[in-house]
Amino acid sequence: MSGVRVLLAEYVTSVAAPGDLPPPDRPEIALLGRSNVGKSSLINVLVNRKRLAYPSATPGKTRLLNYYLVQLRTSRGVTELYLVDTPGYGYARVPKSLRGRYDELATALLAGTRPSTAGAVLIVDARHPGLANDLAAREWLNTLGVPTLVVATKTDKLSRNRLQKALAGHRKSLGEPPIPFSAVTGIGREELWTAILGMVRHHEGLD
Ligand SMILES: Nc1nc2c(ncn2[C@@H]2O[C@H](COP(=O)(O)OP(=O)(O)O)[C@@H](O)[C@H]2O)c(=O)[nH]1
Ligand SMILES: [Mg+2]
Repeated sequence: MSGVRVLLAEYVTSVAAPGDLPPPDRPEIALLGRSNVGKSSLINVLVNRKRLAYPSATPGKTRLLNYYLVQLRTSRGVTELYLVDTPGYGYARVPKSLRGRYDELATALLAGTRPSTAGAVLIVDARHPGLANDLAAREWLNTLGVPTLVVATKTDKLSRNRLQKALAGHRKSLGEPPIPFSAVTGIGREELWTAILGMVRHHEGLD
């Protein structure tokens, strides 16, 4: 049974430039990962909505930060936060100019200038440990000092044996065990919410 009830999940705004970022009035959790890794699908599963975050069939299509306001009821009361879906990195067909804009936006979101930055969720493909751009993203978040959770998604695509091997590979290359997740089976949803709420409470100085 879920300890977290989603009371509300709604699209708020899209951001194309740092100047468009909304007022920092709720804790923000940024979702990062390669294009097509499953960021939007993961958001939809978290909030129990089929198409809130529009998972796209076209990799690299989402080029803006998309803000979703989520209101939750937990055993500790009602909490509000923003989940921020970001464009994927490392998609070969995205022109350099756009990659620059992504870096600029991600930096504005996470580099410590917003009092609302509560943390990041770095999403990697369970099947592919050790990808250079995933490790670069982890390194970058470390450098910024942003609290980060790593999630290995699409675990449903691996047999139990292969999954154990792959997760060990992720643990080794990332230096920490990722949370196993699947948008298909919903596995990991509860653990991820608990971890996200931990970052939010820490951000608010409650834990
Ligand atoms: N089997 C499986 N497919 C997934 C999972 N998560 C996402 N996908 C698929 O992967 C593709 C990209 O997902 P999307 O959420 O749009 O990735 P994004 O670009 O990171 O937002 C879509 O076809 C999804 O249906 C998962 O956990 N398991
Ligand atoms: Mg997406």
